[in-house]
Amino acid sequence: MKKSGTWFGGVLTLAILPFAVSLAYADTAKPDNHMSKPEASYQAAGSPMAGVDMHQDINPKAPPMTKAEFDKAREIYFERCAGCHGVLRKGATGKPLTPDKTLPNGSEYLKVFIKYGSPAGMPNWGTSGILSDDEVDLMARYVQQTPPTPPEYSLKDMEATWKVIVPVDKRPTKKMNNFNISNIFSVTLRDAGEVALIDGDTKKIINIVKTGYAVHISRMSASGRYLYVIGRDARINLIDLWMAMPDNVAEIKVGLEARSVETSKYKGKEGNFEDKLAIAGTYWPPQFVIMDGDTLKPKKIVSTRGMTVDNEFHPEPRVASIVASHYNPEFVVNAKETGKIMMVNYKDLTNLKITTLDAAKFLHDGGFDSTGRYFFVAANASNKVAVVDTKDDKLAALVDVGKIPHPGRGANFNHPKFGPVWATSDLGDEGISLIGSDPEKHKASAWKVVETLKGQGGGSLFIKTHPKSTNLYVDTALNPDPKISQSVAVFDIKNLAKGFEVLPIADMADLGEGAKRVVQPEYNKAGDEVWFSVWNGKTQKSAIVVLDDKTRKVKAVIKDERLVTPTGKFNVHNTQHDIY
Ligand code: DHE
Repeated sequence: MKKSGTWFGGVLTLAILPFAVSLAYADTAKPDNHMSKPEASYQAAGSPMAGVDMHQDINPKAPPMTKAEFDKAREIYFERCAGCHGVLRKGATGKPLTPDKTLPNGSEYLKVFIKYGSPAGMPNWGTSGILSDDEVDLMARYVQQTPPTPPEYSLKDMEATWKVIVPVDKRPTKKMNNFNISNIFSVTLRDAGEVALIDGDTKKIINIVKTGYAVHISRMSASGRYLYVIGRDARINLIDLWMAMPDNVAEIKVGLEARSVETSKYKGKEGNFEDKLAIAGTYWPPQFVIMDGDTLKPKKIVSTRGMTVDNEFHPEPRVASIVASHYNPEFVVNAKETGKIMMVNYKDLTNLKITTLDAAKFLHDGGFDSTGRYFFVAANASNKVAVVDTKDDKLAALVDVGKIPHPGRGANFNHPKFGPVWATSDLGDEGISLIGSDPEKHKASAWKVVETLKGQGGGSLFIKTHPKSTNLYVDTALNPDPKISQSVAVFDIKNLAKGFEVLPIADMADLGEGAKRVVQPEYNKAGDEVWFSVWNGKTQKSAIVVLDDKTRKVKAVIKDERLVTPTGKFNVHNTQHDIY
């Protein structure tokens, strides 16, 4: 068992995650304002800042710590605790752990809390065996010290890391390969610090590209030529799919920790911004940066520090999802802790205009409706979905849904009775909320949960369908029951009342031992195949299972020793055009 170490080793990888999740998930009966246990464990993933040196401020009232003890505790804090309690310990989905709160409690109280956890979502770090008694004691003393502040990250800092590997004038002027690039999948190899580019037609790996640490997402440029990949360590890689062998052409590090990247997609009477700009949001520092689309040259940083929707100051509002508007030259930037959605107009970066919408706290992931006008974003620990009208720059609605919605991009389809809906599944319960998404022709259903389907169970992360399909797939990757986490539920959209069929995806891959979580359905370009990752431990075998969408039978199993911990898969065409 891992006690401490580098961030990479310390991430809640599959060795620890199932353990923490299953231990904790048993206790889900709690008041609604508390996090579910899978959510607590999910958010308690490691931060790349564990390895960053920070100043130790001596507080005479706090129990003494040597510099070595402080550094070890700080590393553990960033690996285990910062995801919920915040970098500055001011609280996020977890409670604040600042000295004004922790000093009056004292070491003995804190030790019990850290060792045994709490019904409100605090994992039992001691009794689960993840932290030893000495480490529990260390952490109890650490949280009484003044929180150290990680360094800021300026434009100059970014520029110092910026590399243009192939200058624009040395790049191809037309596609130089025979790949059907619009059907390539960029597959996150989470614990390898790489993405696999897989040919969707032949199912063969085209290239394995080195990227940042524990890659999070891939996004496409408007033209479908450039692929952007962001690592949790805030490194962005720009991959040119026109090259004879698609590979990195530029890279930059935009902060210390990040999750989101997007590119400008507007083309209309205000100009053509396709492929012109890119944006990345960071967890630390709390800010976003706008860059040149084809080189990643950083141009403008905007801080997200400020007031929450409850009018309280928050020092570290992390940037969660970012999408590009199709209606205006704008990026839609979601700040997690403040619950504010910023419509950032990128037309004039000197005289930057930002329209700020008050939504709800804990904004996380989301996607567009089928018309591309309305953006649905989960405010996960608030149990709400915010609907943004990207044409009029207004909050259209805040919809109450199930417990801890986690849609990924969500799923759009035509409900037989209520017309177009956008759907999300939940981390915290088995519900799948279908929200009416057509205020023109189905006004009575718009922005209402018109139906709640019952899936296999909680711990769902992603839901997916395709305009050409009548299947709705729901994963349950973080459910504590391996039968459920290793399979998916599939509904027939034309007959939702029939309930779901269970597809044992992990069994189809035949991998041997391991957690084998089945995660993130993703369609091919034609919408007739759906791909699932079977996500195993770093030293175990993983795979991608491809189903024929019509028959729901296996079409291919992609196995390769280079496929280390595959998680997210991003089909070029579907990502480029926001099809889900
Ligand atoms: Fe994600 C999207 C944050 C853990 C796989 N994840 C997102 C987005 C955010 C986010 C903000 C939206 C980006 C956007 O659209 O611009 N994820 C976080 C976390 O903070 C969290 C909870 C903990 C952490 O330490 O990172 C977390 N995420 C995970 C995982 O453990 C997953 C399952 C596996 C992995 O690869 O790390 C995971 N997240 C994904 C995927 C997407 C994603 C596959 C994109 C889905 C899509 O279809 O677009």
